[in-house]
Amino acid sequence: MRVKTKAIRSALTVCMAAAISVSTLGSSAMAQDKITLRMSTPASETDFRSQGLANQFADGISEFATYEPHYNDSLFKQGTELVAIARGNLEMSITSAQELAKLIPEWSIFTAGYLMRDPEHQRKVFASDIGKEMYQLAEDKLGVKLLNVVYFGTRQLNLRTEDKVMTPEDLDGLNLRMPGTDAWQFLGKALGANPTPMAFTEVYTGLQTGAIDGQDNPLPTDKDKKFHEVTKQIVLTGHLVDMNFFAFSKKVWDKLTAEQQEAVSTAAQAAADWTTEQIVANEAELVDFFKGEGLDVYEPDVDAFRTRAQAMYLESDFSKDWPEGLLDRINAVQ
Ligand code: KDO
Repeated sequence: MRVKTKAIRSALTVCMAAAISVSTLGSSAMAQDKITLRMSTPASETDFRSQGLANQFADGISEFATYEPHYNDSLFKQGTELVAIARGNLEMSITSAQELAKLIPEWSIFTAGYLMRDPEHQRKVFASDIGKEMYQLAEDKLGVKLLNVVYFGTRQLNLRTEDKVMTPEDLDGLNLRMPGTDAWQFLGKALGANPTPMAFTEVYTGLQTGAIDGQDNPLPTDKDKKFHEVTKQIVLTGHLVDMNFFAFSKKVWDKLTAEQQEAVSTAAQAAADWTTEQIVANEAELVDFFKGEGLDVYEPDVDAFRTRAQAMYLESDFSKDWPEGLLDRINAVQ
């Protein structure tokens, strides 16, 4: 009897061990089946776009994918992400019209200063056929799927110099850091400054050491990167209602089921909506915050900046690549 019981017990133990290893195998096989979506950005972990993706987006796709963000340029350098996605070396990034324009000249229309009126205009433009056509162009020419637009904030000048800047002429000779693409550099010139390319992750030190006289970014980004610690004024030029896009590998997209594609789109939209809400709310409060930090914050003669910038864009080589009639269509979106 004892022998039998022992035999039964050991048989049971074997069965249980087998069951456990089958279930372990099962779950690890399932875990392995999950796609890993690596996202590379120069932005910090506390940036609103980063937070929207890490929460709303990651949650919405967690059943079939693992979201793996890499911040502060730690995986790919600023401006190299789209090519990395196109070559199959990266799955996601937060991209801009300026980066798209480097590879697809038609996109340069969205890099023009004083084009979009406000975040709502931007949202409506990309929700319309214009958005569909421009997203399709990126997909066809680059193999990159732009999931949606996200309002990044309205760019303002942030300077370490003290003299007031009321008109473009007041920026004459000022070394204004702009990100390192032709479209960004042109925007700096269109404002009247002397643009200097520099990577986003180097801007704080550039301001601190005086390598640059100023930089431009939306107010929430200025706060996130603590630029107010090393600057004296913010000039509310509002020169670019800036937009970003959540970029996704088309190769990966094509391997997803229709339900998974739907989940990716819905999750990305939830992340974009949350981000846009945070940025709009923050922009409304941050003028007081920066004044409280001792910065001079004021509106210059915005019309003077707008008139000069718009004229320079229309005369520029960029405008030759703008799709026929697109400027009028963008302006007509109400
Ligand atoms: C910047 O380099 O100033 C910029 O704001 C440009 C944007 O298009 C965007 O790439 C952004 O940096 C990064 O995401 C870091 O916030």
